[in-house]
Amino acid sequence: MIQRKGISIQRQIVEQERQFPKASGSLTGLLMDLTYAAKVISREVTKAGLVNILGLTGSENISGDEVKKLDVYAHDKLYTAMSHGGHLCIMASEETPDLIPIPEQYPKGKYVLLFDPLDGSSNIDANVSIGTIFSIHRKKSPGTNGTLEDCLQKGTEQVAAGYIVYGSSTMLVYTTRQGVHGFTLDPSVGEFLLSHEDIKMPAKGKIYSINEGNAHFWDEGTRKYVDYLKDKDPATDRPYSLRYIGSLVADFHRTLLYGGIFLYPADYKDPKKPKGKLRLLYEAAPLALVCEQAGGLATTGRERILDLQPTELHQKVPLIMGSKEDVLTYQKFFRG
Ligand code: AHM
Ligand code: MG
Repeated sequence: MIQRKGISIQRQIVEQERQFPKASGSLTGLLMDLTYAAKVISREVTKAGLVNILGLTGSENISGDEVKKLDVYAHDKLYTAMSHGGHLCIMASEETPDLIPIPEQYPKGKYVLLFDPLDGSSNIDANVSIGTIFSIHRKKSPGTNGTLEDCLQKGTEQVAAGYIVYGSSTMLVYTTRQGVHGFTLDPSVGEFLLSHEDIKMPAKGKIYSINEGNAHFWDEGTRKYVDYLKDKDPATDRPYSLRYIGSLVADFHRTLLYGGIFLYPADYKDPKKPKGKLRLLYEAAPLALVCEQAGGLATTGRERILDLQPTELHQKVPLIMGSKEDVLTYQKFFRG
């Protein structure tokens, strides 16, 4: 039996691609470009406090949040690393309102990249874990340049997805629909090394993760479910513990490894227009694919996240994901 722990991400990706003899190597190239960008962003995140790069730029991103300098930096690094490789035909990022075409002078490829360059930006100044999320689709439209249609594909169509968490160490977790694998950046060799092979989410956990300050704006089912989790019943591990970082990638990463449930339900401030906060294309869908590949579930409460047909680039959705049993119990409360 070959000891796989410790192998480089490059080897893992190449070996996975070899299982498909007709593969062109383009997805491998794309993922390698991504890992390069991840290393550069990781370096910058780590030294952020030292180089006075923190602080507001004064502008806002498309969803109305304040943009910090490090978000812009991460966006720029991803754009630069991904635009010239010849693997992509179009990109979209949380930090830009419109599609990001591949510059004229570079060859176009068959893949589409959607990303949140630096998620959890409200945590940057406090040195709390933040992350990058990515989603990869295959081009659907005719012609060489990608279009909006190529970006608005269902989560079920994703070829690959994953995230990088910049925490006490930097980890890259991804799936190409052949399980979920986690790699930890070894700064001494500058490479991501396999640390978590074929991750499986526990079928049930003991932790819930939600911004409880919003309780007044939740639907009744979510309120009752959270009350249920806080009730005492040792047979079902209740009461659950609450852990909420406020960085989606970090909250999801913990849920993936320890089990439990993450919830960002719709906000019913205006009961006629319930609103989710997290973005479908580059937050919910990629994490939902990782979650399902690890044996978990991801839903809006009503529908499976991966089955949602996107209608806009920056569409927001309710997102509830985690251990299978926990999400199924949530759905019972939500549906009443
Ligand atoms: P952003 O940092 O890309 O704007 O992402 C939104 C963040 C998520 O990381 C996190 O899950 C959520 O917003 C936290 O929201 P809240 O502060 O409302 O709890
Ligand atoms: Mg985000």
